[in-house]
Amino acid sequence: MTKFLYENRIWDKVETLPLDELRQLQWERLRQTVARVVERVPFYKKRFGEAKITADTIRSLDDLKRLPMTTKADLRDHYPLGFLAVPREEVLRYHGSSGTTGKPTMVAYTRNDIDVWSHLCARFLIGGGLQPHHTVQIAFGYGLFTGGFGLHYGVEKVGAAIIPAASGNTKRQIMLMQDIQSDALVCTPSYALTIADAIKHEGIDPGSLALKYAFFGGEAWTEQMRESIESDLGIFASNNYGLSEVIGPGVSGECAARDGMHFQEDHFIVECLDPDTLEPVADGEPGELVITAITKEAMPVIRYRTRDIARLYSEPCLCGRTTTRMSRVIGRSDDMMIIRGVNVYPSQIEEALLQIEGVTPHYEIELTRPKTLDIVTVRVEITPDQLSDKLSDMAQLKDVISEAIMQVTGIHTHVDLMPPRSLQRFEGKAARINDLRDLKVE
Ligand code: DLL
Repeated sequence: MTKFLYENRIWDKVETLPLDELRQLQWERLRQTVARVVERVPFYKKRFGEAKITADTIRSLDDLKRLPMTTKADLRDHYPLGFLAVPREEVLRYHGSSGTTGKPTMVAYTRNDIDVWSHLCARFLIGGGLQPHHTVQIAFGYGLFTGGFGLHYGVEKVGAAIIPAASGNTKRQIMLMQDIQSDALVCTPSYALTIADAIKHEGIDPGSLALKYAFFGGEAWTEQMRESIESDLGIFASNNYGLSEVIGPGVSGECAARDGMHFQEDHFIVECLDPDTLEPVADGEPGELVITAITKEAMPVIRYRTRDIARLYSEPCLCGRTTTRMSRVIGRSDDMMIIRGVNVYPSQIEEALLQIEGVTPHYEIELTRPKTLDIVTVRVEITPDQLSDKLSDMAQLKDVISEAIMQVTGIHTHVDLMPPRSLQRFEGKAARINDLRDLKVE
């Protein structure tokens, strides 16, 4: 068995720095960033002043834990540009986070920030198999969302060709794949699922496409979902993670060993904390990722609470990179459903569903509370060969699914079997939970 899925390539020597050098670099950059934000960002000036911390009092990386945290609410309270650390004329670009309601959280980049961003995206693209002779179809939105532009710059940095298809118009995506013979696809995993589903539906042989690599990110997905998309499209799909408040895509990404996403630690410091006590969790234990951007010029954030729950691993990777790796995101603390007192993430339901033959990755979760108890209904499409006139067959399949969900989550769910292609398809980030409970406290 080979150790790597494809050739192991590393873009930048910094990714393999001995750990003592990496930590020294992080410390120096942290001090410089703290000095800058204390001087230039009123929010940090106040918070650091209250905590009596200056750049001079940061004697080691260990002092990071003394620094105040930043939350999404802090960014919202200082909308739109209260966190700007450079004069407006030095800003080259604005993006915004994909908030579902209200105003987006605006973020800014200087010329150097854009250059660093391109470089960081190039790192994970190279790690995930991309080469300069490839053609890449980018099916992320190009707009306030950071996915389209970030990946675009990364591919440009690698020197590969780009089809800036943007998200949506699935028929045209497939046409471009066929006609231009794209080697790689960049989008959310749920849009990849939509495309794979359309390819199957149109009766197109995936073998007639050149597609070999894919770079998915922007939302949580499971290993089972990866297996399903990879086998449908005959590709290697790697995972990459990021968030606009920190930079966008390029915060971490997988290598050819595909054993966790390498954190780009020369630009970000990551902590994994218990979300309630805010104490660090042990290596390999789940916790909330808290990230400090140590090279951002326009809008650096200190100890930003991401709300993303994941695990960190510090043991060395086969690929030669020395950086800390993060697991898949298990869920966002805001996505966590509390069902009759049990904490459940949608990804656990996805994991359970995709273990069952005849069940597709197209599902939705509805939460209701008709009286006092929460009811969870999982609607899932089944494959055409599972559709049966026999009620007993269908009832049996429902029981199997419900039992699988119970095994993974510990909760009972109602299962509705849906015919193929009856549920909503997504072109960007999927919205699979429909919470109809009235959770107002009386
Ligand atoms: O989604 C940045 C991005 C674009 C990353 C394209 C990768 C590829 P936001 O719109 O600010 O930025 O959303 C950030 O998306 O806090 C996570 O909850 C989630 N997320 C991003 N990547 C992953 C991933 C972009 N690979 C929020 N796995 C983050 C799980 C992810 N969740």
